[in-house]
Amino acid sequence: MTQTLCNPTQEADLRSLLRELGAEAEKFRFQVAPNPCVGAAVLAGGRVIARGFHEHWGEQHAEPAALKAAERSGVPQSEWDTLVITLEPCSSDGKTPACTDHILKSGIQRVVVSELDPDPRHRGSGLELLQQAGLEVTLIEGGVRLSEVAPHFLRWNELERVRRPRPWVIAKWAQTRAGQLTPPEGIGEGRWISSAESLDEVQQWRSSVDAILTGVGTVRADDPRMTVRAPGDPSKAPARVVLDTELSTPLDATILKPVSGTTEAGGPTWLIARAGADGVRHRALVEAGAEIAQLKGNSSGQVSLRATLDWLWDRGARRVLLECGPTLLESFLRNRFVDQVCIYTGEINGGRGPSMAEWLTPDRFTTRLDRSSGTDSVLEAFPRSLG
Ligand code: AOF
Ligand code: ZN
Repeated sequence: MTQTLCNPTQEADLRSLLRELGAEAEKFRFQVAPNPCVGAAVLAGGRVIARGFHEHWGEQHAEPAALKAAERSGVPQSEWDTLVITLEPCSSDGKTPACTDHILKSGIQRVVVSELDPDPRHRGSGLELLQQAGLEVTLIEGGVRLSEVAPHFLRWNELERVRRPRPWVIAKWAQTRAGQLTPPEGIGEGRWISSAESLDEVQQWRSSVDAILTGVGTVRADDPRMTVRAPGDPSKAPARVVLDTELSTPLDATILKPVSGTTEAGGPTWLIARAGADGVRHRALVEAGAEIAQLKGNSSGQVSLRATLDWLWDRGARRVLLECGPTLLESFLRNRFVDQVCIYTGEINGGRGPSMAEWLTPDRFTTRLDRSSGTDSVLEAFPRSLG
């Protein structure tokens, strides 16, 4: 690929625009991971007329977002001359149509990007495709670096992870001020630790993943639905996956019941058991609505987490929400299978069960975000030892 140069003043302006776009795009990091944070701007006569960002995993990329914003700007399409993007546009259909198609359809003649996409499906092919179609392509290296705005995406594309892939795991949990996942007896408005606003957020998390993963302990203790309700999007119904080594999910568990509708949706229920688990229970659970995978156990006889993640990957799960109790959560953390955390700390003192406090030391996280949700404090971060 030949790279076009621009004059120094123009390059300085483009660099500063790229930095702005990168800073804005980074705000969506927890919503888009493992995808990269990407921003794009449409220029007409040297002026920025529209910006767009990749805001939600599995949904619209930055380029079509910027092009749609340009349509709304009222500036005639014939005047759009340049598209500035923090990352090379994708050139093959993924969850959404290829961005290079959007660009070609827009009639824009010049594309400025700051970095090649390390995703093995792209790596220069997007820029080549645009050049072959006659567009002027300028690469301003270092304008905004993925290592600054989306280090998680570089890790996701590391050779080791690409060779033996596993889904991106987001561990979400609600804890008391003491870091415990169960409130003290008789406290916490029934069994809730977190505020109504945080419970709403959880519905949004659920509609942003391919699967929700929990343990049989949680199923037995709480009998959860693991469905998507408003303000989540019930048109998305992630699979409901239960780690159930001995197939001890109760036959009348709510999670086994099919749910579909405009206000609530539940995906298929998959139970992950150890190979050789009880045949009678197997048949009864299948009749009750479950699909069962029998995987190899680990040295302590539990179903292997790695085998579970491999199995989920093979079933097409790429982004998974882990909503479970402290024992399974600690196993995931200890094995470094957690790629992202979202922790809700409610206004409740004390608690029961193990405390997660030891996992929350600042050195364990990169690019953290501390914020509020109702009366809860929320910590979102990528654990340092991804990989
Ligand atoms: C772009 N613009 O804004 C982003 C890109 O699963 P999909 O279909 O969303 O595709 C994800 C891949 O697309 C991801 O691995 C990365 O290569 C690229 N991300 N590309 O043109 C964007 N977020
Ligand atoms: Zn794209």
